[in-house]
Amino acid sequence: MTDTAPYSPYDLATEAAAKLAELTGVERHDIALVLGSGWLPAADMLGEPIAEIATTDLPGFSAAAVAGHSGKIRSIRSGDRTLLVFLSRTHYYEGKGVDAVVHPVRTAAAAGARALVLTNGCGGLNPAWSPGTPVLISDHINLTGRSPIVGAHFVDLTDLYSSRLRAAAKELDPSLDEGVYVQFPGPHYETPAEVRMAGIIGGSLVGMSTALEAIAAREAGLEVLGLSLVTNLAAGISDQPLNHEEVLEAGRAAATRMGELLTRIVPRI
Ligand code: 8IG
Repeated sequence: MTDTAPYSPYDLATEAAAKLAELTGVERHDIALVLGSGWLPAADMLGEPIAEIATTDLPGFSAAAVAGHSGKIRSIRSGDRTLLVFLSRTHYYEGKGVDAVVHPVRTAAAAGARALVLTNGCGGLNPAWSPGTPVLISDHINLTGRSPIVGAHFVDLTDLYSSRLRAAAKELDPSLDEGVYVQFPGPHYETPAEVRMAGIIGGSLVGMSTALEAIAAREAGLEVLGLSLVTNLAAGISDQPLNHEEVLEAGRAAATRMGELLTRIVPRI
């Protein structure tokens, strides 16, 4: 940890978790979910909302920057579990630093969560994945060149995306494919050549989030489930240009399937 630093992001997360417990009245959250582009409509299917707060009510969070991302955190009861649902995330491309990107993950860990579901909207390299196809993340390639961890803390990332949770998800929906998620820094989309490179190095999904958060989650000892919603074919895979409206539309169209998927997976975590 950062015991010589004047301020520690872990301490800030502990403060955020304390404030979260105070504002929601929920002492402890069991499972955290981060809803990425296109996943927001799934939130309403997850269970009974206990409380909803603005991210900016908690120490260390800043306002959401992207259309279709709402800067809210919802506390939800689902059976005997309490869920902590982040309805938006901070992206690396916002330039607020890696600590800001992974602050929700560290806050969730400090709030007692033992599992984290990371969702995102992304581009797909497999032409069979039409917009609106959910894909399980089996592994990632982090092309940001950054880590959320500072110092000689050599965290093992084998089985980062829990094979147990992937198997459970596939039991619920046998049609789910798996893919390797490549996190680019963004905010521009890839060139067709970069998409080809992503495929050559073993990737099949391209996006601008998730990998750094998954690393921080593993550092914190959380079990991670990663779910991508392919909202567009990656650049050059189809002859269509990419646009953000297409992303939002794919999410709306796939909302029920993804909401059901998430809702049914939660009890298996
Ligand atoms: I939604 O095609 C969404 N996010 N890098 N590439 C990258 N990020 C994305 C894409 C995409 N689609």
